[in-house]
Amino acid sequence: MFKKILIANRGEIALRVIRTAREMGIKTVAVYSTADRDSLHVKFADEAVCIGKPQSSDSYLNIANIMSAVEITNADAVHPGYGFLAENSRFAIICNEHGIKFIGPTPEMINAMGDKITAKETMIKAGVPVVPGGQGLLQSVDEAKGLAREMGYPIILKATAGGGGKGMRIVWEESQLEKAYDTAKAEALASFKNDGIYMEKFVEEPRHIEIQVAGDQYGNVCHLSERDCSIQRRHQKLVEESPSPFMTDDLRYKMGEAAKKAAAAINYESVGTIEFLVDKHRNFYFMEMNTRIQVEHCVTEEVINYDLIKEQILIAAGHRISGKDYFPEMHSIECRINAEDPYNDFRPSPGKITVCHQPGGHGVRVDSHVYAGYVIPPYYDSMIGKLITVAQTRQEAIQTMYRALSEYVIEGVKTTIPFHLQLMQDERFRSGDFNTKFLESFKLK
Ligand code: MV4
Repeated sequence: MFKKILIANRGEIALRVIRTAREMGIKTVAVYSTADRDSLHVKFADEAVCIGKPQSSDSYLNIANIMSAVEITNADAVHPGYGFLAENSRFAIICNEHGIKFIGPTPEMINAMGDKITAKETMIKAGVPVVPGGQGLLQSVDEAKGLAREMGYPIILKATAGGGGKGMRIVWEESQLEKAYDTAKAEALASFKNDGIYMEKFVEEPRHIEIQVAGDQYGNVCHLSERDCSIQRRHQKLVEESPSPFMTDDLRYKMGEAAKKAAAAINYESVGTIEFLVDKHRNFYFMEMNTRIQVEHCVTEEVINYDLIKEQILIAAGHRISGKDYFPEMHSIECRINAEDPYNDFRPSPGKITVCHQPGGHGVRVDSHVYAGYVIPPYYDSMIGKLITVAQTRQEAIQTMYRALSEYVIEGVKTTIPFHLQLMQDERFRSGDFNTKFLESFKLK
């Protein structure tokens, strides 16, 4: 087993990894920017190294500085968390070259899923359903026009280097295609230095349902059931839950088998997530694979009673997984509590938290790095914490969430708590009748 893990991240996920490492008897090293000196991950780790100025490019994205911290602390493994360098294959390669275990998949696996056209081709070969569309990169507007006529509108253009919505354009009729083609290409080039785009049939009002998977170094894969992430705003997830209210035993079996095929197709090692679009007829289509631990991993942990970070560390250390699948035995919901003003277009609201009371009690989990007096820096994401509830039924998990949200007190910055309080009382949300368009028509009172 590893003796010392350096966590190349900050905030709640750094704390999350430190907690599990400590339970496993593994020493931890925190790295921090000068903006994060007073952060809890710095206090809770066994050692801490400053890696640079506040800007991410000078600190949490600065591979040379992080590797120096690895060297001076003698860490034998690196946990990348999510965001920052978690899906950076160059970082994984550099760790490998220094004999440091990158706790995650190999660089080849990261690259196989990083390019969306490559990923889609791999899925087609593996027999995983994908959205109908063209094969490979679009070479011209004329090709795009022909393809769209064959498929029928609406269609969607996506960047092959993309993910998470950047460089994406929905096209409803031919008259819009040329402009959409040009802007998608330009946006892809500006965002990813790669202007490759491809076309798919546009799936209307889909649910976003993802399957958690795990694979070991010996070719065993399993799935750990689904999370419903349909409650999103501008591609930012706000609420996630497991199981999905839309799920049936039959659909879970089919999506679970497809997710395992997807992971097995690249011999996937570590924990990862297969994202699917699910239409109203319960047809499902591979969208992308996240080759990292995700923000919303906690709802899965709660419903299958399993520590995914521990599993990730064990797999990286060469342990075998049993290969058996896991099914939800409880219901869990996660609300992302962000320092944003929900009354003002969710504008970030960084600054000092003057009063801080986080909820507790039966069925409540708070994963958060903040405390009274903590200053949320303006340089990174605006997450204050994740509020997670678990109960026997969805209705109870919602009730517990409403109660916990009512106890939550954060003063000094605006938060998304009022939004979540209203959502938990919303009839459509409570009945499970929602898809990725739900928040477009949701009005905050
Ligand atoms: C789609 C789609 C409909 N049809 N692809 C959004 C992020 C990126 N991962 C892919 N996305 C979508 N791809 C086809 N063929 C609709 C979306 C989409 C979406 C997906 C999941 C959650 C929220 C979303 C919001 C808008 C669009």
